[in-house]
Amino acid sequence: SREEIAPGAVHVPGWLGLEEQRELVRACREWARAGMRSPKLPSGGVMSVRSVCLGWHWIPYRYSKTLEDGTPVTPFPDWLAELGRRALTAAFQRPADDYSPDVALVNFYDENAKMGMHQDKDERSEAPVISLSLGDEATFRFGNPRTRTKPYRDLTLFSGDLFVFGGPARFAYHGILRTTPGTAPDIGMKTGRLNITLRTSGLAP
Ligand code: MD3
Ligand code: FE
Repeated sequence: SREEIAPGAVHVPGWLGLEEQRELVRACREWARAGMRSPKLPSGGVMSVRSVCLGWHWIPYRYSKTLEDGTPVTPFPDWLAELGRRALTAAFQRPADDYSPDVALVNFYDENAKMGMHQDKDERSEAPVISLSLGDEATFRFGNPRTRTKPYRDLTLFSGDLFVFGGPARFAYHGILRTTPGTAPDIGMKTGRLNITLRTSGLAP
């Protein structure tokens, strides 16, 4: 099933099968091997999620400094771009051969982590953002492009769900209110939630 939550915002519950979810968890573990960062907030605090990015290594970027042990960030792999094209086709029901995401952000949520309402404006591209959820379910707030406040809609994101944010939804405010420990299927992570977002930087060399 697919549901258009707002123009350009499409939710495809359970898009990833269990085996694909397990493969993505394995990949995230590999990408995070040298550690994840707690990104800084504009206020000076640190975010409660831990993150690792793929790509962005060609330019100074707040998520792409090398990890604690000096390991450089992983380049964005071709197979992830291919997964992104399949995801876009499923969500928008049209071919997506021209979609070429080149960066990704992986966020890990422990049971206390959340993400405040924000817009994604680091990219210099209007291309859609693809979100894949793994592990514990989360309460996601999808807002509007004008204010952090109402109108918004709260939705539960389950392990395996696909969400695509394109067109007028691309610059909507959004956040994660909470996750629910103990709700993950058996995909190889004990606890917590992973979210992978595929993006087009618009800044690749
Ligand atoms: C709506 N991640 O990494 S995914 C982020 O679950 C981020 O980790 C959340 O917000 C997470 O920036 C939410 C859903 C999402 C991702 C990107 C979007 C919604 C979006 C970009 C534009 C509009
Ligand atoms: Fe975001």
